[in-house]
Amino acid sequence: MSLSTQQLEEAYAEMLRIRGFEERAQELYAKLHFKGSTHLGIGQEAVAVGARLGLQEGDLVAPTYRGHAYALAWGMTSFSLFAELLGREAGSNHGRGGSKHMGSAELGVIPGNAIVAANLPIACGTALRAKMDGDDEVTVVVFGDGATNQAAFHEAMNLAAVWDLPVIFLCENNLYSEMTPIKDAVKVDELSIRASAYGMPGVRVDGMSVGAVADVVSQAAARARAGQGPTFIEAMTYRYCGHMPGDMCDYRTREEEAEWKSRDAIEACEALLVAGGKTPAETAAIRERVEQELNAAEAEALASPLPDPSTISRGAAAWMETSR
Ligand SMILES: Cc1ncc(C[n+]2csc(CCOP(=O)(O)OP(=O)(O)O)c2C)c(N)n1
Ligand SMILES: [Mg+2]
Repeated sequence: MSLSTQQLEEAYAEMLRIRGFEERAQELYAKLHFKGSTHLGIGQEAVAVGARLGLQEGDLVAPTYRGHAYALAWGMTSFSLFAELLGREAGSNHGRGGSKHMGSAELGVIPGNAIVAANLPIACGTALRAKMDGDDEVTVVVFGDGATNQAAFHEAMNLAAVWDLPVIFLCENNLYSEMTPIKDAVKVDELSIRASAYGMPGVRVDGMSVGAVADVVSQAAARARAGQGPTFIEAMTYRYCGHMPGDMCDYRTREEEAEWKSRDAIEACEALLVAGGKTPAETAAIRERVEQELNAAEAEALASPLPDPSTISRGAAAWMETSR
């Protein structure tokens, strides 16, 4: 699937939107505008945007706690995410979910999950629903390299294979599980070969190339829609930032970071646009448009109200309502 100029331009704007959102989230956190934590994927944008491009309207995504990119790529607005981050009533989940649990039933974003690999069985569930109802819908579930050592990963991979479920297992291999290098935690060189143990195709892709990711995801989706079952995709990527705020990244070298940044997905996409005839002034105008959108969304979210305390149990289980 080679991307059209329009798709490339949209991908460029979307990756800029995601990175700009996360840079602002980092700053809002540092300035104590919200508490808890936030897990950013600065540098990993091409995986989310490529995945969205390879899928159709109506396909579901089940992200991890590092899920801002997927929420935005699936069409959730930057305002609804800023407001959610800041715990505001206007947030995507009325300020109850925060950074790690953003979701939208309408747009097919299953709220993020902070339990490593817990989203994989959930994705098997949504895929089973689609299969039983004869729907065309595919679920893509996202997880990290570290998640591939969790029991839930193996159970979900096996079940999805045995039942030919329309699910895509998308592993963001950013080389680290928190501070642990994946090479110290897994004996095989490529995680994608693990797929063969379950009887499903496994493919490794350059996660810094939005087109390459779109390509493998669209092939996996076609396979899933044809009733041929799941695919495991290992997207090689890198988070430029720490695992979470306060992580000084002293478990990796500055040289390694520079090496990955030299292959930045946004810069690569911009180079493709320029090679295809866009002028630097035109790409600058796209950047400016996204900046302005993000600035306005952030300011509006900061000015929007917190939830009314009397609505504290909204969205909570019924038993909590009654036992209050
Ligand atoms: C079941 C479980 N065990 C441990 C943790 C603590 N924890 C949070 S993130 C993380 C690292 C996961 O690494 P990886 O799967 O590679 O994803 P990444 O954070 O790199 O995106 C761990 C161990 C957790 N949240 N859930
Ligand atoms: Mg990782």
